[in-house]
Amino acid sequence: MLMSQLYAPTLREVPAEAELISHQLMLRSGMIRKSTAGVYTYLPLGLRVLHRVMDIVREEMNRADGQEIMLPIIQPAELWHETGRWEDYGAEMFKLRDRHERLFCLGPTHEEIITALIRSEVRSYRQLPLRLYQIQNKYRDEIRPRFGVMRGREFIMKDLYSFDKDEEQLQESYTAMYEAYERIFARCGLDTRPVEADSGTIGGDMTHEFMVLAESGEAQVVYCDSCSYAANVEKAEVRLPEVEGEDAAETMQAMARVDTPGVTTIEQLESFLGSKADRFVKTMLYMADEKPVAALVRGDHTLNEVKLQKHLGCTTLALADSTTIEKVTGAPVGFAGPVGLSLPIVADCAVPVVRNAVVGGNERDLHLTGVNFERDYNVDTVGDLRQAEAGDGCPRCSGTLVEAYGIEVGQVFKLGTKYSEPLNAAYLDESGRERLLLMGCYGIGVSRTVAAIIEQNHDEDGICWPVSVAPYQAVVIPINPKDETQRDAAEAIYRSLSAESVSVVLDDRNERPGVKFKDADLIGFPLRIVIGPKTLANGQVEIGIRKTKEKYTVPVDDAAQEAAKAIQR
Ligand code: 9G3
Repeated sequence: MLMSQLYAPTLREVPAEAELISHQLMLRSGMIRKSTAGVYTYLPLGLRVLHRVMDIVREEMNRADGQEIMLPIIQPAELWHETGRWEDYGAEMFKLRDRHERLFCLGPTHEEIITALIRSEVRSYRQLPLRLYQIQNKYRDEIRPRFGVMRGREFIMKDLYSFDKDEEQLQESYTAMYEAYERIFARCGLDTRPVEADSGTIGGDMTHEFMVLAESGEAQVVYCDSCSYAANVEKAEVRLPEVEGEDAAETMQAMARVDTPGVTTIEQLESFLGSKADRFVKTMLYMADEKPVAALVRGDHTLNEVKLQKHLGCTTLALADSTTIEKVTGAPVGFAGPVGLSLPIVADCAVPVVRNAVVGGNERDLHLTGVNFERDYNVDTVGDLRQAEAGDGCPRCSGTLVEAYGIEVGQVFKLGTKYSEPLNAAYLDESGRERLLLMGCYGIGVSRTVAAIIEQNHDEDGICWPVSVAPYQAVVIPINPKDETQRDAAEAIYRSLSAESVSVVLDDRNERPGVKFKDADLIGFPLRIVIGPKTLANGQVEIGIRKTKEKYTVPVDDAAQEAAKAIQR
């Protein structure tokens, strides 16, 4: 490819609307252009990288016995009614009508579609396990599409669905996919961490999210500084705090009423009473399936609503409004407490061990001190209800949790019968009995992965593509293409690199060398070969490694194979 022909409109300036470095660099290096909010055109360089990632994904899916198919983007509403999910996603689902006024959606995911396909095709255990996947556009009408292709409304996903006869076979599919994902991201030059995530469904289904750790990530994760434990904070467990010696020995005080006019926040209470937040017990009021329930957490902890919802096993969960709070506690917001509260009460496991706690008095401007579990209040159930934080103990070892932010580039889910039951996808087992298919689903955000690779592989001059996904692996730059000896040497090297199946670009433009070097650095070719008058006079050319900025000269006749060697390194 000649740079004079390549359609890669590079920009010197950082586009104002791009905050994320990957968004900025994809625009500036001429990889993408925005069509409308959250919808992008992939220009030649962008599409080449996309294809390199897809090639790696395809190879690893095939190696894991996946078979590629192409599912429709247009999906009939009827299927989503059968699973009861048509309304679940509200405005995020792109809906449309055909000429007969029939309702459809643009596929945000494909569980319904593929299960409907399989229920009419698979009848015998002999056909299992079945692992089908596609690499296809998805449509989700994000409220705030931003960060470029990192969170688009039209994006490319690889989604594989596994159909298994029993838990054991499902586990095999899950493990095969988990390991395939580790290989895929490693081959893409992407440092990812699998984190345990909340499966959303009630019940023990397993799921892991593959995260790219980055400050710009939107997912909050914690990981252990000693073992491999890592989890999305929605799900992260915490180690029960040992009750420090003095707390356990501390004598129980008598419960006392303290007038605390207008003191409603933990901070105000700390300064008013001069005691620390870990002595307080917060009482949060929720409506679980429309019924009021009180949740207790220690004053310095945060309640985790995902854990609370799973603990209660309720379908809907929302904070109670102030009217309800007044009605059920007899006091305005900020004075609720467990003593004398006639409501179902659940408590985080760090609450019962708090000695002589400070709690709301269920009366305006009143708090109680010296409150002790069992003597002064009781709870219906105790569980792990609080949000894991940096500094907490690791639930798996004696290590400490560290907080980080992640970009989710892949997720593996065990679905069990979540879709095969409502859609009645069954098979006949070895003894001829009809049984529901067990499913798993496994997604990779392919377009998001391209952006994530840039987040982890760039410097102040632009992108530093890993060789495995670079749009072109090398660029040959004659300093002055008008000079015949330079041009001939450059073309010879370009031709022999192509002959060694190195994807290479020849910068034949009549531009100043500085412009060529800036573009090469911005676009991020992993390797450059510069043919300049001085080095050529000594029969040498210069090889430059983009990532390390290392430069060295080699004899012009060895340039091609030296470059090919450098690329394999
Ligand atoms: C929708 C809309 C948005 C959605 C979904 C449905 C997320 C939806 C979850 C999944 C789970 C897995 C297969 C590949 C891996 C992820 N956002 N999810 O189901 F209608 Cl508008 O997509 N699906």
